[in-house]
Amino acid sequence: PGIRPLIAGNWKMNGLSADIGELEAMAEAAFGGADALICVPATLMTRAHVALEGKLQLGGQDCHTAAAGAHTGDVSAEMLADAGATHVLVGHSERRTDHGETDGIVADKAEAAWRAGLTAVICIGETKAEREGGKTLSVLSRQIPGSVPKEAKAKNTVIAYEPVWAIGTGLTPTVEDVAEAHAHIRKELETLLGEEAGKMRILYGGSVKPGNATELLSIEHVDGALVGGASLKAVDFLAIAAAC
Ligand code: G2H
Repeated sequence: PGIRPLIAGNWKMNGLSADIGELEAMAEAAFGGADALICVPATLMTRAHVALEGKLQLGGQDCHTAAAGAHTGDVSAEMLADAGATHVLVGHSERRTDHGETDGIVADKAEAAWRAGLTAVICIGETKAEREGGKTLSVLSRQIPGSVPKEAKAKNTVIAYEPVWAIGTGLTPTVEDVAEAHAHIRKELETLLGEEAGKMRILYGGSVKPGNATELLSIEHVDGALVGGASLKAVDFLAIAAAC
């Protein structure tokens, strides 16, 4: 049996009370061919949990490595779980860039997610300069063992490949580029995790839209999508999920 796809939305630093209706609209829809997840800002977590009615899963966008303590402004995985989350993104490129998160920090955050019973969505991907320098595969070969703890299991870990240059830019890699990167990720996961790698979801992220979802989701080793801008409106998110 193949891997059941996961369509994950990432609202980033977007969303106010007035946007809860989008989540309600998503909850009214049927997700026949895929699991669906929405990662909302921490401020909306409890309201989103109610609005989604368990029809979509709920995620945070980051967590601290510690469970609690003197870390002003941070949110722990335990807090996200307490607010209804089942997942948390770790190592999104915006966290790596804006907050200096290294592969080691990202791996620690994945372990923090597991400790709280959450599934970690571990994000990896090369920058524009790395892509242009022909370093895409070597960057992935470094990020995977660096960011994915050896104890990762398919039931508590999802990998999201997001070429940084394709994020929010409207640019998407070619089908061949995505196929090559995802096959390489699967191979590196096999080296790291053995058999478990064959069951682990590898999502593609970066300017996924209703218009390109069918093509991207049909690529081998693409087991779903991580969707930013196009997850803010239920109509777009549902169209992407329907492409599975
Ligand atoms: C990549 C993606 C979702 P967008 O960051 O995480 O965002 O779909 O807006 O490129």
